[in-house]
Amino acid sequence: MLHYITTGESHGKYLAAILEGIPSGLKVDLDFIHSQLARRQQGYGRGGRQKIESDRVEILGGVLKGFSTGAPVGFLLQNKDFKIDEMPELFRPRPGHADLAGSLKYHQGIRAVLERASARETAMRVAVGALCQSFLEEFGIEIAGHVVQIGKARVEAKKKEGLSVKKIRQMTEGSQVQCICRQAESGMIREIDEARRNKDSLGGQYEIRVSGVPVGLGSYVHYEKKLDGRLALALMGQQSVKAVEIGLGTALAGLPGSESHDEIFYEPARLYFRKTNRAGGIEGGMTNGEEIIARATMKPISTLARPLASVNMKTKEAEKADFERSDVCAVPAGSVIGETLAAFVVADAFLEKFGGDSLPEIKRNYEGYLRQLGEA
Ligand code: EPS
Repeated sequence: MLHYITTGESHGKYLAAILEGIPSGLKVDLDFIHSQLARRQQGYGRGGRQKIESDRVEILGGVLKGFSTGAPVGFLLQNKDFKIDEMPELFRPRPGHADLAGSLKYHQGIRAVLERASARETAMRVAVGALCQSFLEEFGIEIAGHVVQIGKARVEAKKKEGLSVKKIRQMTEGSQVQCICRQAESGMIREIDEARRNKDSLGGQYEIRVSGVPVGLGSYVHYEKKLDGRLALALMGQQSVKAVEIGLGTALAGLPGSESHDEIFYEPARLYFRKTNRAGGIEGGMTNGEEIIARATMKPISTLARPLASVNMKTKEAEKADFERSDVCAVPAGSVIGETLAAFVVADAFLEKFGGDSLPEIKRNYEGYLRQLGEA
């Protein structure tokens, strides 16, 4: 239902995106989009680039007097660090980066590859996803992302218990690493400082929560419709993400069935509900009415100030990989990006189920479904 495409290079003149499928009548809240873009730029461990950029988008189309028209919505962002034609060519691919395979595959120099493989492109995904977040909020669906691990520093599981999405948003506000726990945050900052001192880089893990989701988004009838698969694709499609899990995720490998599932209860006022959420809100590829919980693990950034072994692609001699300005850790930015990626996926599934051309039409469809659930 929803579809977007981005274009642009890290040091090119512009980044742009076109989002198709947003219904008419949605207030396009540029302040909110800009606040999400600003959050993406923050985070301890970022490099010099974020001091140069202050990401803001211009709307190219699909919006009239501040409201969507139902036509594709276009976004344009101008890079301040626009110098792509002066950037040096690289010959020593960085292990872990797209450099080597991309250069061989596209029969191009490494520069052409890294400029597009760069996570700079996520600025556009955040703009697109922020608009999807505004759409979801019309239906009481809210999203929060937070960092649960950087290097060896991890938020204790009990600190996350019982927190609402709103509370997570409040608790991460002002955190330099998008973390809910100040003690874990100190550990994460220490880890990043140490990595920087060692000319190394760090990865970590973030968690995304989506609340207010109705039962029945996504479907079991075909693999492409499964919401967990769609979330995994979106999150894994983010640069550096190497693993995605839903609910208890990989911990399920070591647990018996009796500790893996969420028993079902019913009360007339609440309808069906669970007392646990081990499934992360998704059963059979569909939302079950509980919060969606997904985690993504990001590998350490592959640009190292103390580079790893590589091969000079011109001479084929063994040499150290190239180094150029980069971040030491981008997991805090990752969690903001993850929020907006999840927003896109959930908005897509929501439109699939309740889709119409205008917001009032979708609201009618949604209310009809809620009535049907109450009668079931
Ligand atoms: C990136 C390298 C760095 C990061 C960049 C992603 O950029 P530069 O090479 O200009 O220093 O800062 O991320 C962003 C610019 C951004 O806005 O997120 C890379 O190689 O992926």
